[in-house]
Amino acid sequence: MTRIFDGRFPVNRRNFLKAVGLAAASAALPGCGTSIRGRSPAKKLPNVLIFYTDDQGTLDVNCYGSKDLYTPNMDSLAATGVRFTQAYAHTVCCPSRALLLTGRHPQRSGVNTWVQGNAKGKEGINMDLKEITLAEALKAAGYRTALFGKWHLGAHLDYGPTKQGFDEFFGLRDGFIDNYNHYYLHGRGFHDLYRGVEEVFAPGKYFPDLVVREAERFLDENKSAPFFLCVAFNVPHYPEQADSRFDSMYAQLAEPRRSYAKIISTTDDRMGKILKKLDDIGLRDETIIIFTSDNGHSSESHKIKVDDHTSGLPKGHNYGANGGGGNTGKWRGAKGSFFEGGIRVPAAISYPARLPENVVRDQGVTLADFYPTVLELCGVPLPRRKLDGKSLVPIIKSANAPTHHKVMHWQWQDTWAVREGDWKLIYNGRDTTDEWQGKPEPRREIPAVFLGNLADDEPELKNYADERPEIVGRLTRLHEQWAEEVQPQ
Ligand SMILES: [Ca+2]
Repeated sequence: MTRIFDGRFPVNRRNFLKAVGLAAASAALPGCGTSIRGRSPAKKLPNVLIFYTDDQGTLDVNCYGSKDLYTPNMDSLAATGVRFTQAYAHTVCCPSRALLLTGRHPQRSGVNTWVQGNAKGKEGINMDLKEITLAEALKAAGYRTALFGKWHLGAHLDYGPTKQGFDEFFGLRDGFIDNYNHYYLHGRGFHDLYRGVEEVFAPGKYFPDLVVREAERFLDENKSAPFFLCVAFNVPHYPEQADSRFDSMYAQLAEPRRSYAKIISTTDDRMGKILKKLDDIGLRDETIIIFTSDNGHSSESHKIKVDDHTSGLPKGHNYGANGGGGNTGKWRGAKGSFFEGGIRVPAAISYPARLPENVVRDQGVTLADFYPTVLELCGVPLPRRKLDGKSLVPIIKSANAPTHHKVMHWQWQDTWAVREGDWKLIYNGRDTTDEWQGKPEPRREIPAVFLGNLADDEPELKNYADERPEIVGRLTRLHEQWAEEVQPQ
C-alpha cells in the first residue's frame, strides 16, 4: 500500500545550525529573546500566533497528501517549520479547545460534555475559571492577548475568553454560525456574535472577513508589544459558505469534496491575509506560528427543521457538511469518532528565527503539547500545576527523540479510547464516516469493545478484541487509572 507520509525533508546545513541554535537558546532560557535581532529591550519576548481551524480533516491540506487542494498558506507554514504526521486533537470542538488552551485533558477542566451554547440561556457547563489558559500564562508575562473566531468552552458571560486571559475577544461563543447572519442554526437557532461580553450585530458581513479585520487591527495596535493572537477560525466547519472565487478552481471535483475544498481554500486564503499583515509590519521572524485543527472533518448533513427559525432562514435550508468532503486516506472515521479520522489532525509550528524549516516529525504529539512548547520558546515559566502536554522542543530538535506519549487517552462523555503503540482500544465508539449521507442507518454502530491496529494496511478495520483479550485488559486498566487521575480536583 502506498504510504501517504513518505516525504522526509533533507537535513541541510541551515536546518542543522538552527537545531543547534535551538538547543543553545533553550539552555539560555528565560533570556531567549536576547538572541533575536532587531527588537528593543522591551520587545524581547517572541509573539505567538495560533491558527486553529475548525473541522479540517486529517489529510485535508496539500502538504499532507491531498494534492487536489489549494492551500499555499498552510503549506508555507509547514515549509518554514516543523510538520507533525501524528498530531492528535480530540473528537469534537469543546474537548479539543480545552486541550489546546489548558495543556490538560478536558476532564480536568470539567469539559466532558457539550458546554453552554447560548450566552442568554440557562447556565450550563462552562470551562472552570480555575484553569490557567495559555492566554493567562502569557498575559502574566506581559503579553497582550486576543482570541478572534470561535470560543466554544462555555458561552455564559461570567465565563468565556475575557474571563480566561484574553484581553480581547470577537466572535461566536458557541459551536458554529451562519457566516452572514451570525446565527447558530440547530434547533430554532440564536444570534451568536460578541465583542467581549457585548452582543454585536453585523448582518450581511462575511464572518471570516470580520475575523481577518480584527486580527489586522490587533496586529497593528500591538506590534510594539509582545502578543498572543489566537485565530480560531469557524471554518471549514459548516455551513460551507466559501469565497466564490474558488468556484472555478474546483469545478472538476465531485460533491461533497468540491464544497469542502472551496471552504478549505477560503480558510487558507484568510489565513494568508493575516500572514501578509504580519509580514507587512515586519514581525514574521519574531513570531511563533502554530497551525492546527480541532478535530477531523465533519460528515454531517443538516437542514432547518422549523418554520419560524430565529435567523429568518426557511425550513429546509441546507447548512450541513453535505455528508462529508474530507479525505482521510487509509484512516477510518471522521469528526465524532475516535477512529484516526476523527482525532488525527494537521499540525505545524513555524518560527524560522529559532526552529528548523521544512522538517517532518513522526512522533505522536497532542495539542496539549503546544502549551508548554510555546512557554519554553517564550521563556515564560510553566504554571505550577499538572500539565498533560510536554514541550515539543526535544522532538523538534531530533527525529529520534521518543514520543512524550507512550500511552494516549481520550474521553468524551461515555466514550473513550486508549492508544499504546499501534494498538488502540475504543470503548462504546462509533464510525461517523459518511454517516449522514442518506444511508438508512443513522450511524454505524461498532462493537462496544473495539481493538484496532494502526499498523494494518487498512487500520482499525479489523476488531482484534476477541483474539487479543490480554491487550484489551491492559488498555482497559490503563484507561481506568487515567480516568481516576483526571477527575477535577
Ligand atoms: Ca470542530
